[in-house]
Amino acid sequence: MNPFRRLRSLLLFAPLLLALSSPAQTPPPPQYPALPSETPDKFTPVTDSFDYVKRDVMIPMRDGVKLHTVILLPKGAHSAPILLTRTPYNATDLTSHSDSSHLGPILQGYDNAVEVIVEGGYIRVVQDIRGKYASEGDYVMTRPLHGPLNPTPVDHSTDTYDTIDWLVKNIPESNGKVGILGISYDGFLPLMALVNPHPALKVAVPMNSMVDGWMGDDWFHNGAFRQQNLPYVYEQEATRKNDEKWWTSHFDDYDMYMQAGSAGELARRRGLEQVGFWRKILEHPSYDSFWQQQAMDKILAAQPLKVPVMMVHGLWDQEDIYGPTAVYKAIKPKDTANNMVYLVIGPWYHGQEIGDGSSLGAIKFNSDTGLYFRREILRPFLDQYLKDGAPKADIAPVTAFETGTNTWRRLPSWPAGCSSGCTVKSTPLYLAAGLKASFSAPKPADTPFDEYISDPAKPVPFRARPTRPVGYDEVKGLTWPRWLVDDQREASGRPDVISFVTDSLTAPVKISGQPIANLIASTSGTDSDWVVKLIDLYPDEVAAQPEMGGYQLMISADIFRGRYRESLEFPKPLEADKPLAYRFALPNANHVFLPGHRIMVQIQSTWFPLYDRNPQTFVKSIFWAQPSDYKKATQRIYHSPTNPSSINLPLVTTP
Ligand code: PG9
Repeated sequence: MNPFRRLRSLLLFAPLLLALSSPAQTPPPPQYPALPSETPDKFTPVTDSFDYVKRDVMIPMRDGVKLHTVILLPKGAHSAPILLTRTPYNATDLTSHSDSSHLGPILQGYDNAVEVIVEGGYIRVVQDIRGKYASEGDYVMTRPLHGPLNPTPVDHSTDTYDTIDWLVKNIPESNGKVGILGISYDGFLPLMALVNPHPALKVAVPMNSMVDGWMGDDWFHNGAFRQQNLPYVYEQEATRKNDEKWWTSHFDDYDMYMQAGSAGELARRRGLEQVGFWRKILEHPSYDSFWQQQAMDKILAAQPLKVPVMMVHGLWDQEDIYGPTAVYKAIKPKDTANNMVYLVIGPWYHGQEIGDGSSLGAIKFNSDTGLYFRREILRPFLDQYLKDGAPKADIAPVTAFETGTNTWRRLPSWPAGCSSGCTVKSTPLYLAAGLKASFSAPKPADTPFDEYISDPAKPVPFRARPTRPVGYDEVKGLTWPRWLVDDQREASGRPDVISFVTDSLTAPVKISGQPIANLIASTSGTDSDWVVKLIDLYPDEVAAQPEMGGYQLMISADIFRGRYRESLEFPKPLEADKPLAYRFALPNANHVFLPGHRIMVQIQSTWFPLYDRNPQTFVKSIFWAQPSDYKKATQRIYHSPTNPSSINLPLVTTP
């Protein structure tokens, strides 16, 4: 526009602009009759008819940080014990499952054993841990104890201490006795409570606890990275309230992880390096002091035993299958009077014991094992320590469900095999020529090995595709909790999975404890993963349940990253084409292979996309393996008299 015309138009409109901007000339607000808001400034719910009272409090910790805590008291409670759960998963949500006036429905759905809590008249306390949801403070994934990994004076041990101290001083309805329980992350937190415990802490029930993130729980198994947990890290750490959601790009996780190339690259594309725990994982792919110093079994082994504890373990726990029995093993030797440390082993997925335990996938247990646990074990155990004047509970030191026969066993210890007189002897089940497995040592054969090609470009799916993400929503098709009992038949038919199988059994074979994989294997590459699966191969036809005919049920299975063969801390390249020994423990089993069944051992070198692919070429960090590092390899499993491979079974013999 010409500048003179712009000046003229400004002058022409100046009075109007002035009038509009002058406060003196603002027209008065329109007058109309008042219509007051129908919403009061503060609404007070009338909850007199409720069977519980809810208190929402902020409990101060020793460093001034306040933790949000929900307290639910049964109406009229007095001298009632307290059951505490500390959680990173939103205390408010976990205590608001319905709009009911009854305590049961509002706890139902999540709570660790709602009928035990409600019928038992317990005061229920659920607390947001520091840094999550309505609590103050900083969040650190499974915050380590004060020490080299945590220079602050606060940790979950001190936070539990301070919380219990406040609870017993500020809940006049309580009898001053506190129990702590929880599942998984919430089951790791009761382990922390055992370090310098508050005197009012009378019992702990850590269920399916995360104990050692590298050895065999959530983050790695024997060094192989569980990349399908990337979304967990993302949502848990990106924001205090988990509002930032991981986004999907493929319906099939198999495609998503393949397309990214490596876990490090996928995470980089999603901006995950902004969160502290992911940076720590990247820095610590090996079992260095970062992991060793926060392993709860090692920590508790060095602590005095002051509080009775019941570890709860699931035989098909798809998340924390290592932790509970590792803690039991670490602390049971301290229990010289045999009255402080208990173990329950059930046929469960992660946390299934608080729900219906009648079946898991296609596997039926002939009774509700979850209900049995809650009624016959958990309830009397908690009552004994927390209720004034409660009788001593009749709980065996170890209560273990025996799969195959579907029977609960009361045992003096783990692994004991039976109530008395049994022996558990590590017995090799040898892999043999002709893809056989046998309790007899191998004889010289034409081929001293069998082989397969492992191609990282076509990794073996850990379950039938499409591979859905980790999740518990069956309606959305998220059947992750039952993957460990998936039929392995499809895998056994692949050329990159090798299967050795016994003849049909003529007598029952009972195992109790950890099978040990004892492979002599070579790879044409310089690094390799070894997945070993111990399988109960059902008879060709099963009259009582036809769909079980020929079913291949994993009884115990795990993965081992070859670079850690000599040291878990200092990885080394493998010498190509050389038979080398790999020895690693598989998860606990308590199983009877029945007559007519066969025992199968499957071996493969990928378990994708749950575990990231080993490029099969030694690289410094597999998180940053480049496309050119991924190479096909020829994998040989030796089974000659000089190079025998076996799975050493914890075989039970009865007198
Ligand atoms: N297994 C989950 C977890 C535990 C600890 C750390 C991270 C994840 C859980 O279910 O809480």
